[in-house]
Amino acid sequence: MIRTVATKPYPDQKPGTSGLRKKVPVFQQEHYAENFIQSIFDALDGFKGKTLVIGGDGRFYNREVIQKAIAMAAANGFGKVMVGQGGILSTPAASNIIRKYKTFGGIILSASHNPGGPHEDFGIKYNASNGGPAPEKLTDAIFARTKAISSFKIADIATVDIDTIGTVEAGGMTVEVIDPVADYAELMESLFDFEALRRLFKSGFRMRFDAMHAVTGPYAKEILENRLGAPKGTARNFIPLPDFGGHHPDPNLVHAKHLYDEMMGPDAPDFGAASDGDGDRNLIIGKGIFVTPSDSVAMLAANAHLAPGYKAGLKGIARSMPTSGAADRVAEKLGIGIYETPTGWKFFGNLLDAGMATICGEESAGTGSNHVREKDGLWAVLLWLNILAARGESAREIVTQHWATYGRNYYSRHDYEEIEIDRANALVDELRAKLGSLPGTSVRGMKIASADDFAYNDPVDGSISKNQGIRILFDGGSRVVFRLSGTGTSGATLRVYIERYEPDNSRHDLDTQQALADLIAAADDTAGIRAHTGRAKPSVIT
Ligand code: G16
Repeated sequence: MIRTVATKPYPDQKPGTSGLRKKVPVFQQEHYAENFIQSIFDALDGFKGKTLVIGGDGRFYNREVIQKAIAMAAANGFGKVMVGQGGILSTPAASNIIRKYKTFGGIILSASHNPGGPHEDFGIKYNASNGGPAPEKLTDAIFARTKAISSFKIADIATVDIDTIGTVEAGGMTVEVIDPVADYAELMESLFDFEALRRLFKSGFRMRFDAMHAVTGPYAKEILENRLGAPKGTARNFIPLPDFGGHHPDPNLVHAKHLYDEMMGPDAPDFGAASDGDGDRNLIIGKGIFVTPSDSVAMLAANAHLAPGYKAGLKGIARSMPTSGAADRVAEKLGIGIYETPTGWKFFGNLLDAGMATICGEESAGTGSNHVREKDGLWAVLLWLNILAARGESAREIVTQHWATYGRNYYSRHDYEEIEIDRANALVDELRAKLGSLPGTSVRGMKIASADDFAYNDPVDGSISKNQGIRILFDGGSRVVFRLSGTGTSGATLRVYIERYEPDNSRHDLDTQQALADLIAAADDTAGIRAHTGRAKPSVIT
């Protein structure tokens, strides 16, 4: 039986950079998740009888919302849902399923790298039929709907068994429970030289992959250990837990410090990597050397032709605006297009669909290609492994040779987390107001060449996205970028991105924070970070 349940709008269900993210208790309020799911359905057209993919990163409240989504999909007229076994689907794996089986779209339950548990974060995002995050037009329509919703539809069905692979009927709709790993592993095998990787592991090559008790555990176990023959124990923390073992599944130098320390230590394996809550981000650390995400996208692009899936070369590279310009130099050398987009993977979708870009990357530890429409943590790790195997060199050799060829973009991001929203807005407003007066002035002896608020003109559909981050460019190409995070769930997070280009090979082994010290001071002088935030230093430096 289908029920139409009366409901009232919640005031703030605005999807951010990557769907709706809130604390679990917020999501547990009566009808909160239902309102958002119904608003997604109401904003879509033409799905009657079609297939919807549903899965999540296994965090607390995942199973409950999956049951709601199944019952609501049935009531709203979907013909079928495909659900990952146990409610598990990494974000890139979901993107692959949507594309491979030509489904209408998918609902992914995740708050990405944010912590999980009864008092932590939860999230719902919608991916369209190209497998990519809902474009801005759609997220705007969903948000508009959340403000007007008065009822939702749900089928009265018993709890569906999502732990047994197979097909059942529920509420007049087919529910297919699928192996979350198989299709993804097959896709990886089609892109990379698995034979060469097996030989690499057989030769004694050692790596650590830290799944951070999040969704990539089963994927890494199957691909690295079962298919590629890496020794047991290569994948660590591989069982997805609802609270990620009490840790923050964010693969950066703060939350994966144990991996960093191991990779810098005397018994470091050859290669270290980690992925985040929903499996779309990556951390890459060679023996004794951390690879920044901005450098990683440049290095992957420069070497991608060594992997079978990319041997025909790249059509173009795309990077988000705050990501360093390292990839630009690679694109220039390869004679291919380079595109600078706002933060948010959704902005790469059009470029990938139009065949203008093959590899995309972001400073926030996301790298990916046209194989799916999401960033893909394990994909980046496997491409690195393929490059290491093909070149027969260490990660350190590849990184230092890259800098010698292209120069080094020193890069760091300083985050000021959980600051009061009003204070963060005041800082941005004040900075915005003085942008016009900055060019030509000097700060800490460095002359400001230009200052603006980044606006993106999508070359495919002509849409314009304004206010995407404040850029201050200095003579010589150094820059500081300021933007407010779109993924936090409490207060505001100010991100300050600092970059300096160093062509001189003899100056490529400086300490990053020291190499950027003048720019860091200039950022504070210009934006009054300390005065506005009341913080003497950032909460996280990556
Ligand atoms: C999401 C988007 C990314 C984006 C990031 C920015 O990442 O998918 O494309 O770079 O947000 O985060 P912020 O606005 O906090 O700087 P994820 O991994 O959280 O889905």
